[in-house]
Amino acid sequence: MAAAETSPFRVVHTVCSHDCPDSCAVLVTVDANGNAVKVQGDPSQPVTQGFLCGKVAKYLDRVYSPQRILYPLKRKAGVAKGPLKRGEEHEAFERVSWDEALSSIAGKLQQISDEFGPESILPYSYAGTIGVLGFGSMDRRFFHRLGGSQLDRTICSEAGGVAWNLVYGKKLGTPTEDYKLAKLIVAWGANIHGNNVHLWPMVEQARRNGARLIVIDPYKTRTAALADWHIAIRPGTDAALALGMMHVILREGLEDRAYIAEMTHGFEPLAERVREYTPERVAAWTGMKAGEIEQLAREYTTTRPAALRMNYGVQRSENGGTAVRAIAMLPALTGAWKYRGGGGSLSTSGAFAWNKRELERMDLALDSPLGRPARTVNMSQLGQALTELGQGRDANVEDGPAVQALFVYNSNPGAVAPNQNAVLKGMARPDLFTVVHDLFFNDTTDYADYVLPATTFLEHTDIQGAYGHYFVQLSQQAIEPPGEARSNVWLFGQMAQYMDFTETCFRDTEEQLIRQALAVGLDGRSKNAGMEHISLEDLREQGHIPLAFHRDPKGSPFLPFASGKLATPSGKIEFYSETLARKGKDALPGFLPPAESRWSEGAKRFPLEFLGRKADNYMNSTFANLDGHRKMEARTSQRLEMHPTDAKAREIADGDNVRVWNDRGEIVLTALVDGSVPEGVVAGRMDWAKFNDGGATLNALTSERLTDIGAGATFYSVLVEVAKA
Ligand SMILES: Nc1nc2c(c(=O)[nH]1)N[C@H]1C(S)=C(S)[C@@H](COP(=O)(O)OP(=O)(O)OC[C@H]3O[C@@H](n4cnc5c(=O)[nH]c(N)nc54)[C@H](O)[C@@H]3O)O[C@H]1N2
Ligand SMILES: Nc1nc2c(c(=O)[nH]1)N[C@H]1C(S)=C(S)[C@@H](COP(=O)(O)OP(=O)(O)OC[C@H]3O[C@@H](n4cnc5c(=O)[nH]c(N)nc54)[C@H](O)[C@@H]3O)O[C@H]1N2
Ligand code: SF4
Ligand SMILES: [Mo]
Repeated sequence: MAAAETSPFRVVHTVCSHDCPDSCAVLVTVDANGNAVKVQGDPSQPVTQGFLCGKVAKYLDRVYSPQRILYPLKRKAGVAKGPLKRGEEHEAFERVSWDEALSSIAGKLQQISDEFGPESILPYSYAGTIGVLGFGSMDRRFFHRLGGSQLDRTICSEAGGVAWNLVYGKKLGTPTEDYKLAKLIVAWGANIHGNNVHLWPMVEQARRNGARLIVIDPYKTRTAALADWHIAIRPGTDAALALGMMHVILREGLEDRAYIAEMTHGFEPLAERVREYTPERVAAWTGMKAGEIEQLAREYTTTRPAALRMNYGVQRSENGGTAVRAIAMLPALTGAWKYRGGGGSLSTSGAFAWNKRELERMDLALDSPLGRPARTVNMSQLGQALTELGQGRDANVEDGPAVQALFVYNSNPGAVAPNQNAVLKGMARPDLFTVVHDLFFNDTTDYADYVLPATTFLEHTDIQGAYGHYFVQLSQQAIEPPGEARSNVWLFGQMAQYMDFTETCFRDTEEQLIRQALAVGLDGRSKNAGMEHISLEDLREQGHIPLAFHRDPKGSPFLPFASGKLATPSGKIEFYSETLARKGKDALPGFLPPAESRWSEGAKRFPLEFLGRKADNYMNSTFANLDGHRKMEARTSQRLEMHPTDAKAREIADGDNVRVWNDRGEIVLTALVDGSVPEGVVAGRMDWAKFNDGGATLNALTSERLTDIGAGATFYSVLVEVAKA
């Protein structure tokens, strides 16, 4: 008893802020000296269920890594920008005080703004943290007020997100917890085991109750290896498969007529369209047998409940938007949304109605030197933005002044952005002024003029939703930041002070920002739709609170699209989209092979389709610098996975060094001939250039071409050739 009372430990509720659908509730144990000594999944959070993935279970290795950047740093005079070997980065920089860093950066940005216009300053951020504040609040205010270019954050999910919303109006889906009730689960371009591991226990529970798991993925993921049926579809042909399934469903009269009549728009033209997608034609594209397409359509339609787990894999292809649209229509044809545990999900993020207007303060753009919102630059075309903008060339990005300053935070574009050689060429420009706010030296800091130390989610306070569940969660600061590391909110608040921005919103504290995100009313409760029962005080006490519709007070399930009016223009599920028609696009889904695929001219020179995939033990490029994580990833690290036939044709054996190249670049990897990819497809895992002898990542091969819908990146529509090095 006495021991418990005097326990020197306290436990703090935080939230894993990495870019993962699961947004786990993480309990951090802190000792009397203020050091975190343990991280664990919160057992009371229904999705986290008390466990963390392998990456974050070892999180203290990251928090207390001796490699962390602890102080603001400035590039030493005379040291050119360019790749540095690991461990040598410190020699390129010298320590400066925060005051010196902030005043020098502010002075330089002011000078650039005066000389070239503020739009020549480009922020570059993505999802280093997906905490609401850290992802986009003070930073957005700062760049709006500054007049810096706006960044179109397309690198991950825009193609699929826009496509989903064209069909359903809102990114909602079957609650993760309900997947356990499904009798059929189709993981379609979704690497559940690697990227969304808290869905797996639900899948297992469903299977114990007799459910089947089908995985549609060209790559044999661990999820695929454990499936009842793995369909190794050819990359970029998913729209054809979905249309072929619709063909079979309608031909055999398996659709749910009553649901279609009540809930959908444009069924007749869709029915007409899918007539051309016979199983035979679809088989020729997808590499499946016609009978398999029929079997899949029948099993999907006649099993109830059937849940479709899409994630963002499918939409990284040139026609990925259309593919997501077509797949998303399947549960609307079969009425799968009517059954608890049926339907499916791409993302649940549409459920979180944060008060972004207040957080981001777009109106501050009117006070910028421009007096209007600035131009927009697509983050998936960073290479073009840095090398072609403002040069009067036919850049495929909105025009305007050349980029003179790049402010990077929450992202490692040197490793993760497509067309790496163009990106690095741009970042190496001696006239470009670059600031990077991060926790570690990485492929981007090698090109920085200033490197500023950032915090982990243990070291700052934030509030978070999720794209894989329906809980609002509070992440409380558990420990002091090491050295002089500071949060994104702190940095951009300070930047505003040093730029002499007088608006009081730049002095908001994290607590004030959280209250704004929640739109807290006089009664202390949120005014955001679905959050009306939530107060900051309750969050402090409970850590996580489900959204209203998901609270399930009467035991009634959350069925997002079973009935009622939707947020689409017609108020219904849209098979036919007037929105697309007005833009001169195909109002119905159809299949076009990607311009970079086995069907294109380019395949004569580059006959292999390349999948530059995520690593199971890293988070995009995050964690790749930590020895423990590298050990877990060792089997596939710096490997090119090949089919035995493709390897043999090139006289390549397992373990040989191979050169992988196309017109954009090349990378040398080690062949792994293990049957994880079908013939004609090769695959690699994301990593840092610093860990590759040739100084490249897989993105040396990927292109800046954009998706058909949503202008997203096309990481999975890439052709290459391979030879023994
Ligand atoms: N361990 C780990 N977890 C992560 C991440 C990570 O890097 N590592 N990243 C996080 C991020 S940022 C995101 S966006 C999510 C994404 O999570 P997922 O959507 O699961 O993303 P991907 O791994 O890109 O793609 C999933 C699968 O799609 C397959 N695929 C590629 N091309 C095609 C195709 O044409 N058709 C079909 N059917 N499948 C295809 C790939 O082989 C891959 O196995 O995961 C998050 N979680
Ligand atoms: N070839 C290929 N390329 C891809 C993909 C792919 O599948 N294949 N996936 C794409 C996808 S889906 C995505 S989402 C992008 C991801 O691209 P990024 O969002 O750039 O993801 P990370 O590589 O995780 O880099 C995030 C960086 O933010 C830092 N960070 C973490 N927390 C904070 C913080 O609080 N403040 C600041 N200032 N920094 C912080 C981390 O240390 C890390 O360096 O990559 C894309 N690139
Ligand atoms: S990365 Fe994903 S699975 Fe791992 S702890 Fe974070 S939210 Fe959970
Ligand atoms: Mo992503």
